[in-house]
Amino acid sequence: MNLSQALLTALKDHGAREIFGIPGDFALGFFRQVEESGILPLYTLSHEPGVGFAADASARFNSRLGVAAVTYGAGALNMVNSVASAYAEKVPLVVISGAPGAGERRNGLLLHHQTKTLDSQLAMFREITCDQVVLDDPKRAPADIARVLRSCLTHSLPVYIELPRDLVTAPCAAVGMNPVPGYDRDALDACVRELLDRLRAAQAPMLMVGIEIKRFGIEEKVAKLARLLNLPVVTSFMGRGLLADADALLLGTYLGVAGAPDITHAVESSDALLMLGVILSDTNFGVSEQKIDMRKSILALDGRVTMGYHMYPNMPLEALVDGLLERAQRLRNVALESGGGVAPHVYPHGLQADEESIAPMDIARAVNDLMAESGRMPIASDIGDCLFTALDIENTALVAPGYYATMGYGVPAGLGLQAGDGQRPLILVGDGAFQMTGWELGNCQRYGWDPIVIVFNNCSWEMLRTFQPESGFNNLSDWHFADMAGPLGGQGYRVSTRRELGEALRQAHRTRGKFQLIEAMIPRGVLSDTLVRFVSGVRRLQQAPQQ
Ligand code: S1T
Ligand code: MG
Repeated sequence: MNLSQALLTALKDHGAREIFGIPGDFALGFFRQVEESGILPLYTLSHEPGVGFAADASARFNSRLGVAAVTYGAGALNMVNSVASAYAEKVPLVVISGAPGAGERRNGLLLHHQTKTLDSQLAMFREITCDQVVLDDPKRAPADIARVLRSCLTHSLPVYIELPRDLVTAPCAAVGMNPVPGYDRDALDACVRELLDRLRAAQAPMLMVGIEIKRFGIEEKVAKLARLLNLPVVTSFMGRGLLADADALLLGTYLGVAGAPDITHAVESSDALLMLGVILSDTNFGVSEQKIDMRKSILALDGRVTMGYHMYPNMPLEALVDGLLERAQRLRNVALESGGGVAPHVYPHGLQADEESIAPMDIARAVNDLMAESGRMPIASDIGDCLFTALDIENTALVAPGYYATMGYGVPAGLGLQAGDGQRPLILVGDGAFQMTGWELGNCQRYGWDPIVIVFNNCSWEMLRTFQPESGFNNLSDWHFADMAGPLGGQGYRVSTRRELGEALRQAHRTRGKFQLIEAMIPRGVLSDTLVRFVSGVRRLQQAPQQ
């Protein structure tokens, strides 16, 4: 076995099921090993940001390792933003970068693709990964690879592997699997007892789920825990789409001042808010009507549990949930017996098939009508009003960088989702974001991918206009994206009325085998209901006296 085969076999043993990448001369040898070995399928895309987003989306959607392979310098550094996004949103992404060989590092010349020094790239990736290795010694490589891949899974964070091109076929022993880190059972029992005591003593306990329950693949366990405890459940903004296929009393998504008032009140007035895997970010909590009292809350995140003034370190989330499942009994709190007084959110249906212009809410209605007729679809969404609109679509699996908030994610993520799982995704993307990475759709024909893409074309950076309406630079021209779909191997529809939108979506859903691009023309200034509430809520909070 050679070093590349050992690495590829280890990636597969640790759960990876595909590689996304773009080669370069520093990576050609490794890519040849990938292709010849057939250990993992290789999908090449057109631009490294898209490679990173596709691998990220496959990792999120499938709760497993994602793999992005690139060349040194121009390739790897082109993907920094995607990896930073994966780090911020706790995605187990493995970055593999080709690199100069030992001999050329010593020849005294500055090498092409090199920036400051030959170690600068490693230094940059240290900031956006939890573990790193340069595989410059095949004897050490098996242990190093095992350590780094275990780190990736344990922390659900990106890792960086640099592979010198003169070693890709060096003989190498197989890579083992390091054990899952242990934890103190007694400490876990104490934590579980205190946590359940707090829920029993509360008047209105509530469960909020966040992205870590997806990253660690424990949605079903958490849904069972909610049922056993009789706890109402909400998702955080970033956790939108969680529990979509699980049997739990899911009320909806907490959005503070931008969300359903009854859900906002129930969360913010809860005297025992149990947050499992919820990132305390501004997008999750920045629009809280009243600050959530962390002294009454219970947070399990990053392998720690904090409740009140107590902190239990080294509490892996799955072990905690297993411990709670062992002891969980139906809670008899007053609020729960009356159902907490909060009804599950009702999503808009019934698109009017008329000649009116299209608003984002019409797209939500059209998608809800389609899914009611034909079954749910997983959604990959970009940043912009399309993501706020997604919150008015029935709860279905959703991948989106809701916290790091980078544009360009939607289209490559949809491709990564279909490559990694096979399901046909619905992609929601604004015109500004489509200008960045929408062209990756041209790769669908090589792999038989056929996503349905809805471009929210308001010819504008509309989210920015809502915060700074006086700036003319938010005006974008009309790119006529639908006209470009055919040459890229897909089918395009440019729609301006609600009737056209409904017809195009049904036709797109009936058409398989090539991507379907629906360019929905939306008048500038026409926003989703959620974005309107978000902007007015943020403004109100900014004007309110600081608490
Ligand atoms: N560049 C990247 C890579 N990501 C970003 N989030 C931004 C810039 C800043 C930014 C936004 S929202 C937005 C920009 C430029 C405009 C999005 O335009 P479009 O895709 O057409 O969507 P919509 O018209 O619905 O706004 C966030 C706030 O930082
Ligand atoms: Mg726009």
